Amino acid sequence: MKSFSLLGSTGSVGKQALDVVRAHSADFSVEGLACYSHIELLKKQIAEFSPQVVAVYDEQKAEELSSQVDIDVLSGMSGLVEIAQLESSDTLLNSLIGSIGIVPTVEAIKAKKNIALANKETLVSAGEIVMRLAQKNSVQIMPIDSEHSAVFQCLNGERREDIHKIVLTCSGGPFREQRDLSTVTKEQALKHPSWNMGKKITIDSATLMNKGLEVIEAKMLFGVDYDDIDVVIHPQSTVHSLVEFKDKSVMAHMGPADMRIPIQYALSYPSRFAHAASSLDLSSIGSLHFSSPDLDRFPCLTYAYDAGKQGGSLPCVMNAANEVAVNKFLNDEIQFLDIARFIKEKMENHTLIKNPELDELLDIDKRIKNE
Ligand code: MN3
Repeated sequence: MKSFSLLGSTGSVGKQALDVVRAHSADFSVEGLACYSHIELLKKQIAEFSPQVVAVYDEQKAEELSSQVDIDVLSGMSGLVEIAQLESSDTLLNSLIGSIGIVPTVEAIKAKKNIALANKETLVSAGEIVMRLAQKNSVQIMPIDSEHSAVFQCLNGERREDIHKIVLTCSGGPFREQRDLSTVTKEQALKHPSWNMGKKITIDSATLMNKGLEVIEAKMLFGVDYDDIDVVIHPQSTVHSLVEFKDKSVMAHMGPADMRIPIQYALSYPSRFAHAASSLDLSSIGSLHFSSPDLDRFPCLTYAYDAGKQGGSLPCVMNAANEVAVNKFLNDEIQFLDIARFIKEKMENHTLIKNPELDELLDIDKRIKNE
């Protein structure tokens, strides 16, 4: 039996993680649940999964829920941290959205919990600190992101020094074929062609910032140089990523585009559990296509490589600026193309800190979000 706590239980990955538990109820126990504010759904999850304790980030919503349930309802960042460190769970599944996930991940690692990580912003903003801490505490960080789960699986039994390069696949998002992006609407941007995901990551996929974040995530998880991480557009989302070794052998990971598969693997590892998804049917897919990303139309990918290569505090700045810009776009305050402009401006105006402490990164993140 694997026991875990789940941060972000009412979001897209969180709900799919609970699907996995439903399908394998004898193998998993859910010790703690936490969400941002969606207490109606959390209440149902409490009834179904009987966690020991829950947390709601929004204080008012936490109070509201507290009067309706029999278990302890924690709140705020300290509530998330308490769930992340629960004595009775050996793993934290963090599927919070954005840099709010950094502190709970760090505190869980200090409490020697293994991490199943869907919150990629943690590794983008504070990757070096988080990876160093994980190593020091002998904690495993299991990627849930489908590309990184794919790379992780391609590397099973391989030696890091034998990697020549990592190739991350990218669906290209809804605007892969669209020349003029100046008139793109929110509704169009929210229609992802192959994956069913939350709003923030769907917009990130439309700008290709999602792939940019994933390049940095791959660098942190697998320790290869940025020049050895390539991105290839692959609209079918059938190959989830590839690793080329120094003998030029290439391992590719394929499977149905169903997030429950990498979520389940992160929780069942090193075992594999059965999954009810229909099998990959290559004859019905017919052909697979690959092409290079268009960096003129999707500059966010370039910004991410730049931020990653310069390192220090810059990836944190880029990530915070992106979170702000995506929010503004979702609130109809800016246009689609303004997202990239906004990020570029924040990056250019930043004075780089080479080896920032966690507190400095958290301050930068907060400052950009409050500007
Ligand atoms: Mn991904």
